[in-house]
Amino acid sequence: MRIEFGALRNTPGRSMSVAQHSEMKISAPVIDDSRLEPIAAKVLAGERLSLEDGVALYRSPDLLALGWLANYVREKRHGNVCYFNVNRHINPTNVCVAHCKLCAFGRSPDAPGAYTFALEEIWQRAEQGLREGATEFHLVGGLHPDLPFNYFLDLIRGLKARCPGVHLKAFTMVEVGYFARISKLSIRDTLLALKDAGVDSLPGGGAEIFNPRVRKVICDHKVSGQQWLNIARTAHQIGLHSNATMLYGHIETDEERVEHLLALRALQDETGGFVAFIPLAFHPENTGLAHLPKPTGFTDLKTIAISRLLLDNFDHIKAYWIMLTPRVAQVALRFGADDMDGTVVEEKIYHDAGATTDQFTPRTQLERLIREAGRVPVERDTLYRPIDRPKMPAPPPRPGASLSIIV
Ligand code: V47
Repeated sequence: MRIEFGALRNTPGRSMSVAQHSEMKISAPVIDDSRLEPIAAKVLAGERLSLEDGVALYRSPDLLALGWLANYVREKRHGNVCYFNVNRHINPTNVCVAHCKLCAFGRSPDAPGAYTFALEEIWQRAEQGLREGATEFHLVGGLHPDLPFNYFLDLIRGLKARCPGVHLKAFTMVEVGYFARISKLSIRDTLLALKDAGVDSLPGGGAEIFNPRVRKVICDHKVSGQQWLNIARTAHQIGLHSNATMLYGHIETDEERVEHLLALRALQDETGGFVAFIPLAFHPENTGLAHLPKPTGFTDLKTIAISRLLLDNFDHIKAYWIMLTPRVAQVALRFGADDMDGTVVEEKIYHDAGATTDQFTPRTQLERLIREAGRVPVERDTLYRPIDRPKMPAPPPRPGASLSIIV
């Protein structure tokens, strides 16, 4: 393979054929930052990137070259397809003992705005979601000091009984660690109990940045990075898939971001249990870190692209529109992302932290955003199997209520 990036430098606006990769002619854009040339050669040769490569990518201002490379990898995996799903987020309680500085959602039990839903209320919300066509419920909440583990098992059993066809993506590694502590069960037995009750997979939240220096500041009382990874490993070992996240744009360094990504990559090599990676942009408003500026669009797109390039063993990179805004999420579809997440309907974690996005995007709007980015929208289930709506059983209408379809 011969790659002549140098010859292309400083020829603005031109797209030129520069590399022979296997049998394929590859057309690469101008690479302005010569430090990216050896990394680009590795990407085109399908070689794994190192910690140093990841840091160099973060340090480079050459966003277009980075985006081109990430898009190259993304299109090799997924062609023109972009996934989305019809889901509903449900947060059973915002009462939380962790008091993380990064969070605007958690409350002390007696603080204004603290809430805990009765199980019946949660089930009603879920049934509404089912009537609206949801194929996934995304359930996460606070670490409540008084609710027993059985409340959460009953919650899941009740959901499965009422909405048997809906995938339950429930409880982060942080919540699982907390359930294990309060119920005095091992992590494995806690996960087995959740799976037995009806949990189908785990969301990727709570990972933040694994580095202990960072965790000490932003989420001192949460499980450690190592514990998060161990819980994910155990979940994968008992057959529960999970997602993974990284919260960026607060006090972390480029090295700490890249180390975080490489720790996820190493675990994925071991278990293969991660389904998707979701970079999460920090929203500082109403948090203990409100003095920090928000990450910029440049950092958002770079992080999507670098995630795609470093996480060579993850199938999916999500551009979560709630936190990126639909506009940036749409652009991210050409910077490495292949998924926009879902309709969501009700979102509290980001909106308590000042997010100005809507809480709900109808499927027609998601499809429009995807199409306009030149991608083909494919509705998926949580495990990325395409959904064939006409073949799905119709959801039961609530007795006496009119059917409300919002998707
Ligand atoms: O765990 C909390 C983060 C996560 C803030 O798995 C904050 O499919 C920014 O994990 N600013 C929840 N981030 C969201 C999450 C998620 C979202 C979409 C899809 C999936 C999935 C997972 O949000 C938390 C925490 O890491 N977070 N507070 C904040 N102020």
